[in-house]
Amino acid sequence: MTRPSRALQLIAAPALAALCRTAPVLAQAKPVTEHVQYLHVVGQDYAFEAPSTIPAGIVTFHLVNKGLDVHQMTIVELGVGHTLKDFFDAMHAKGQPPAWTIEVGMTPTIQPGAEAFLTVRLSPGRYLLSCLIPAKDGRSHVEKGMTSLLTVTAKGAAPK
Ligand SMILES: [Cu+2]
Repeated sequence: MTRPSRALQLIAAPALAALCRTAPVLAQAKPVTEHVQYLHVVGQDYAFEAPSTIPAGIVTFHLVNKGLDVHQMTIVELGVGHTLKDFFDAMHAKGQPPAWTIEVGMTPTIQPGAEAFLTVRLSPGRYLLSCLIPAKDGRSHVEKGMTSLLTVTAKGAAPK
């Protein structure tokens, strides 16, 4: 085996050092292969038009406000053992989702005609898409009907 010349070592050393600095970053970069579901949701005064069942995974919600009022969308998971009625009773009493719901994410409040995006990972379970904005009468848009139940099934499971 021949040893590299001193001149080659001098040239190669900076390049090797640069490679070493960037190598860990390159090693971590992996192609993204996970599928992201796209869900179109329309907000009206006062209702959501949204799918009722989707498989688990990463979901990008695309909310479009087609109403005349401002709207937003908050996603909460219904705790085990709680019903939709429990949720509505709590919203009516306090105007906020009860403590036993798990907030998954929320869009900003958007004006009529505007859109918002929200990407979350959803595990199998029951979720509510709700607009928590209070109307002029003090009641939230949820209480006016602006909520939609979303059932997330295990991957590969047939929608019920
Ligand atoms: Cu609203």
